[in-house]
Amino acid sequence: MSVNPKIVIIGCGISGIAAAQRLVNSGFNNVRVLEATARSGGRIKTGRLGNNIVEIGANWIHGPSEENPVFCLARNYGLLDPEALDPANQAMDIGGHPPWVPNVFSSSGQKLKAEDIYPAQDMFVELLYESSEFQNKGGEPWASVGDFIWSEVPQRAAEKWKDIDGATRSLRMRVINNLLKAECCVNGAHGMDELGLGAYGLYKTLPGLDCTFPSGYESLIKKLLSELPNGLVAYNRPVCCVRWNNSEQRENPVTVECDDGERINADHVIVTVPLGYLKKHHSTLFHPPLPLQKLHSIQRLGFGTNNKIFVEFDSPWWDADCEVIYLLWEDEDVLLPEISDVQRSWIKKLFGFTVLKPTERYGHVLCGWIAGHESEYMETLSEQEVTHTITQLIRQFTGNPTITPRRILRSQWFHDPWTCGSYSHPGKGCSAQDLENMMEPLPTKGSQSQVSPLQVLFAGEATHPCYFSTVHGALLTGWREADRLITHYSKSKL
Ligand code: 6YU
Repeated sequence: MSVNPKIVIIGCGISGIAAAQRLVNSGFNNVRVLEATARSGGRIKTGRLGNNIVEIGANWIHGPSEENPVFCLARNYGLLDPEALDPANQAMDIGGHPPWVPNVFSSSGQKLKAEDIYPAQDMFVELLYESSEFQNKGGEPWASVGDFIWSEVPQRAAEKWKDIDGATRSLRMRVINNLLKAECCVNGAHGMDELGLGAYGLYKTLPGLDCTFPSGYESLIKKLLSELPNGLVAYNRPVCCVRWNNSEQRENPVTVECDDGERINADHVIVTVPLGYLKKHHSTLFHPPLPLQKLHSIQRLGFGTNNKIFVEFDSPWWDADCEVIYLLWEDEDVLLPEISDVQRSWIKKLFGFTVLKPTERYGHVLCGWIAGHESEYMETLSEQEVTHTITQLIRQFTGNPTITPRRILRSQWFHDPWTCGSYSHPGKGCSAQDLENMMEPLPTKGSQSQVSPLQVLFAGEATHPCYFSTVHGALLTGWREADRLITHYSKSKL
């Protein structure tokens, strides 16, 4: 066993950086990070829209409180606003649903009263809560969260809203359709029928009212990298193959092959590439191929697209206290499983906008949210086409034909070749075992004793058992895999 093992980390997102940081801090000095692109951060990506900072990828620290390592790091680096540090903020338990002040517009050009949406919103939140409970109860009546919601809404509406007039009922159905689209964004899924009902409750929230980074999420990446030795990260270095179980090389049992032909021998490789990339490239990325158990979990777990469209205006057309704008389509008054014509109607999948706050920092900027195949199609359109469609949409919903955005910027995560989507979710038929399988190192337990252990380790958001799809989840997986190696070497020294 080598005393100064050679460790290669594939990917310089937050999980790769976290693994490198912990290894280096524990005295491992033969560590190298190979990153496919010219930048660090991966799905943490801060951009600019005019003079404003905007987050192309991760937006919030979800649950900023003591248990959240991203919050603790950001606080220690002095990267947060005073409000985020307020203990009252950290104590607030919102259960993943921020209490945003809404403005509601309908496609007929009317602004509705916020109270009008509350009954439908309450029913929807109740159904999501019940969806997350099935895991504990065992044995679920439907395969997916979508199937459960589609079966329950008509029954509950008939029961609870039986004395309500037809127009109000239709409005409430429009609200449910809108919330279904919003929930697709939250979960990074095309439809709620892609989310396994039995596994929905695996995701855990932390207390704290979500907060942002005033200087951008990438300020965290910069701080972390500044503490790593110079030259540790090699950029523009895509890895095309990880050859493990290399029987000819007893010293360094793994060989990492880069696109440029470089071959790097290592004792251990930590793979942090996104699940979307793994789904697409696992067959060429690993030699020998991944064990079937891991492969099946990679296939069962979902990885979908959620994109943002930032839109800047000269002046606001929403209320000063508004935090979210919901767009309700008049013709969506019955439960809709799918948008029927993606190319013509993709914009109908955009549930609305969040308002970038505070205005003094961001100006009058909205962030539109769109998930699924419609979002993937949007990525293929030119910026002019997207601007035109967004302008028409806003004019229609406000009834004001003169509103004209100053500029827009959209993300394109599905067509990013190193990500292939946005983030993971538990698909139909998933269980906690799939996330266990994702994080299991190679060779797997039970392999022959003469084989070198811990050759290939797996980190990244999609390998966290309950914080998948988040930055804190990803960070913890990097630390977890570094700790696995640190423990291994501390035991082997004894
Ligand atoms: C969060 C939030 N947030 C919005 C949007 C996105 C994401 N997330 P990385 O991909 O970062 O790194 C891998 C690197 O590997 C990368 O640099 C590649 O270039 C490189 N690579 C790939 N192939 C390679 C190769 N062959 N060779 C070498 N290098 C290679 N998270 O906490 N708050 O507000 C959001 C949001 C639009 C796209 C987010 C958010 C997700 C995080 O961004 C993401 O998890 C981490 O950054 C991933 O880090 P990583 O290191 O793993 O990979 C049931 C139920 C579920 C409920 N879920 C609700 C959760 C809510 C999640 N919310 C997200 C929402 C937003 C808005």
